Amino acid sequence: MSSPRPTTTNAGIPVASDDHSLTAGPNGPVLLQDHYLIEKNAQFNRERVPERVVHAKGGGAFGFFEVTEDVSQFTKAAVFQPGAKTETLVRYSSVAGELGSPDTWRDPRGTAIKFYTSEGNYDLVGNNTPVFFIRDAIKFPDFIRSQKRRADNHLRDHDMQWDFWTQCPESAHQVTWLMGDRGIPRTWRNMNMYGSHTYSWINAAGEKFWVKYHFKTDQGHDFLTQAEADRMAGEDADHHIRDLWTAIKAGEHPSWTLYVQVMPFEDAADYRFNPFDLTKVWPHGDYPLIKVGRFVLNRNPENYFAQIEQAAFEPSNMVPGVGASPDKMLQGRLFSYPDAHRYRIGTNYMDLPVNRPIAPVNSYAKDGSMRFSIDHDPVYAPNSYGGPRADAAYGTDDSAAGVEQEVIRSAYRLHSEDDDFGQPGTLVRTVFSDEERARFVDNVAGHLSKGVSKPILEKALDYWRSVDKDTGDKIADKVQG
Ligand code: HDE
Repeated sequence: MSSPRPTTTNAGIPVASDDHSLTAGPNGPVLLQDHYLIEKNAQFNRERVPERVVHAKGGGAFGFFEVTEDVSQFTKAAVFQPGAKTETLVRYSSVAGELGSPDTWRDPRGTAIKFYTSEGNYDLVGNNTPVFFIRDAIKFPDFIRSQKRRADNHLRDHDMQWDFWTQCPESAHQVTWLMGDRGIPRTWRNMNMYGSHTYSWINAAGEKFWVKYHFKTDQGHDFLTQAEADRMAGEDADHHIRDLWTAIKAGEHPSWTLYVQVMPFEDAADYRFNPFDLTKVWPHGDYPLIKVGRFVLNRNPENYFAQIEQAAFEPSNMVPGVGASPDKMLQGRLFSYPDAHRYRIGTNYMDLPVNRPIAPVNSYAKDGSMRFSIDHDPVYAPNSYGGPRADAAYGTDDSAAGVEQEVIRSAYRLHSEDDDFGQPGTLVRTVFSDEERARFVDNVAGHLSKGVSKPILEKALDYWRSVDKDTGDKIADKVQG
C-alpha cells in the first residue's frame, strides 16, 4: 500500500524501507549501494555538538517580558520603555556537571535570558545568585577545573575544591550562598535570577547610570535539603527540567518581577565597596530596588536540541541604552561567549532560528561554514552602492566609562569597606535565619568531611572563622567531633 507521506532521504527523495537494509539475498552482505542506510547512520554519528564546557546540563522555555513601570529616565533601550512587551527565551543550568548529571547537585544555577528586541538580541547571562567566586576572568579556567574532574581518576574532588576556594578568599561570599539554602533550589521556578554584574544604562539624553538586575521569583523561594537533593539525584536526575516542562504544559506559567538597583554614575568612584567587584552586592539600603516589569514563561520548546542545546547566549549582546562596566569578569566574558559558540556550534550560529534576531540584520559578515542567509552586494564598507552604514550616534554606549588610563595588571583599587569576608559575614549573621544557619553549618561540615586532606581542612576552617568566628567554630566542632 502506498504511503501518503513516505519517508525521504535528507534530499527529499522517497525511500523504500526503514526496517531492512539492501542485501544480496536474505542472508547476504549489505550493499554499499544502500546510501540511505549510510546517510541514516552517518547522521546519527554526528548528532551531538560538544557540550558546554560549563553549564552543560540545563533546560529552558520561551516567554515574554513586559515593562509595567517607567524607567525611561535611566535607559533609552526599547526593551525597557513603558509598556514594551518582548519575546524571550531562558535557559537554566547547573554549572559543574556534565549533560547527564543530576539537576540537584549543589551548585549555582545559570539563568541565561535572551530578549528578542526590536533593536536586536539582548542577552542577560546571569546566575541565581548576585555574586560570583572570583573577580578576575584570568582565574576562571583554574576555578572551573578545581570544580570538575581530576586528571588521574576522573573524579570530582572536595580537596581540590577547597584548595582553590581557600587560596582565593574572594570566593567566601559566593561559597556562603552555595552552602546555604540557595545552593539547591527546589525548582527553577523557586529561585531568583540576577544579572550579577554591574552594567551601564544610558538614557535618551546621553546620561549614564550603573545598574544591577534582580528578577525576583513570584513563586516564592524554596530549596531542597542536602538529604532531599541526594535522594532526588537517584530518583529523578532530571527533576528541574521535568518540573519546568510539566508546569508550563499544565498552564502554570511561572513569573518573575524585574527590579533594578541604579547607582548615579558619579557615585562609583567613592562608594564604600568597589561597585564593579562581582564578589560584592550593593546593599539595598544604599541603592533600593526599583521595579521595572514582569517576566513570564509560557511556552515549552518543541525541540530540545534545536532550541535549547543550540541556543547561544552572549553578554556582548547589548542593545542601545545598555553598556558594559569596568567589571573585569564582564570584560572577560565579552570575549568568551561568542568564541565558545563559534567553536561549539559553528561560525554561523546566529543564523539558527533560536538565535536569529527579529530585528533586521544588516551586517557585512558573509560566507563561512553552513551559511544560511543569501548575502547581497555590496559586500564591503564603505561603498557607493547603498549598503548599510555604521552610525556614530550609537558610539556613546560603548565606553565602559571609569576606565583608568594606565595599563597594568593589578587588583581592583580597594574602596573603604572592601574586604573578602565582610559581606559573607553579614550574610551568615543577619540574612540567614537560625534554621538556615544550622543547615549551612551541616552542609559545610558534610562537604568538608568527604575527602578533604588535613592541611586543606585547616585552611577551610580558618576561612570560615574569618567569615564568622562562631560559625567557623561550629563547623570545626562538627567536622572534628
Ligand atoms: Fe559563564 N560561560 N563564564 N558565567 N556562563 C559559559 O558559554 C565564562 C560567568 C553563565 O545557558 C560558556 O556557551 C567566563 C559568570 C551561564 O547557554 C563559556 C567567565 C556568570 C552560562 C563561559 C564566566 C556566568 C555560561 C560555556 C569568567 C553569571 C550558560 C559554553 C569571566 C553572572 C549559558 C558557553 C547557556 C556559559 C565563560 C563566568 C553565567 C565558556 C570566561 C560570572 C548562565 O563561554
